Amino acid sequence: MEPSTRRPATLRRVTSALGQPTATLPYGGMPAYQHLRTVLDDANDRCRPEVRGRFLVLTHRGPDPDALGACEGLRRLLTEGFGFEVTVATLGQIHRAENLAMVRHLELDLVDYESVDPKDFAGILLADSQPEFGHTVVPEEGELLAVFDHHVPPQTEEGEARVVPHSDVRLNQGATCSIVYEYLREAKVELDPKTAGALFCGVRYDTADLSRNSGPLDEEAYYQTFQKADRGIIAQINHPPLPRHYYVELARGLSLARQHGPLILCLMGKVDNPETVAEMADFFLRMRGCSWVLAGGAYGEDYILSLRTDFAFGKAYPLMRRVLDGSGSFGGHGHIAGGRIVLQDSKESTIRSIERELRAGALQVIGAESEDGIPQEGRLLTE
Ligand SMILES: [Mn+2]
Repeated sequence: MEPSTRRPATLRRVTSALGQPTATLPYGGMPAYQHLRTVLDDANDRCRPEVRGRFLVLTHRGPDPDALGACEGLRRLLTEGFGFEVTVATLGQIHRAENLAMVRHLELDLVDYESVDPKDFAGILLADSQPEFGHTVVPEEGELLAVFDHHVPPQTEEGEARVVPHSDVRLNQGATCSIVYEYLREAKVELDPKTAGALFCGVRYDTADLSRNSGPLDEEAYYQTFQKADRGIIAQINHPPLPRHYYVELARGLSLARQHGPLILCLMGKVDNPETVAEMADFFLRMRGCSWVLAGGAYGEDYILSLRTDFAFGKAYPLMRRVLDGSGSFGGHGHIAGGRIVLQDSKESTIRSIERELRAGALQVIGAESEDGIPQEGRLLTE
């Protein structure tokens, strides 16, 4: 299905959750933060007394700056704005040096998802993702009360989507942090340097410093949070020291990459750091004449994929769907998409055969109109 035909499904979903036509009157005319407050208060009235006032904030696996920033913003909104207690729990390791620096320098208080019992909370809030995404785990035992996101909702069977009392999914938003920033502004919660810094990193990362997918709210969030953030810390997060193996993988990625006209394929076999995949994709997209990059690598039990385009009308999400052709899970927005295929085993031959299929799929979908005279296997960058 193309994105244009997907939009009504989103509206239907949100509408059914709120009982109001979203396009005209979201949250029954109530400001979003007030509606959220109502939903949380209502959950508080229903829950066991010992968990009253305690909420769990979750995001997608291997959180990026937008995910981390949105969680931090929600923490501030719920604690300072609403007077609740918040636990932010993350799943999967954080590998990217900049993201690690963000956690360390901003001293983000993150709890391991595995160590949390969802029954200890009055309810759950989910940021920068939706429960149907493959890279997101929302425990069945907890009640999902609110979702804040800017990704195209994953395709689900009619009626299969989880109804969330407070669903704020804005497809035209550059960053989830911008959405959360708006809640803080509306609720008149002052930004402290830590929250401001976290939100700023999220907007900066997801919009590439307002250069892609961004609108007026992203711009406001970017400048307002930057003003309130600690500039020294922001600078440290932006240029963290990199481990030696970063350069080793970079060299390997460069030697493996192949160009097929406007498409660069960088399928790296096993990688030491799963973030290498996204980094290679971003790195190659800057090459003149390159409009599409598909990078991939095997890490643990998964084969990880990153698709990027700077083609003006390029939509990475539907393309990722076609490249994956039914295997694996994926998500994305605008010019970025990520995917994941669960590996049957970690044998080299299994990984190679997945890469062969991906290569064929990508060439069929993206390389269709590439230049003549390029060999089937593409061109090495050194050729
Ligand atoms: Mn995001």
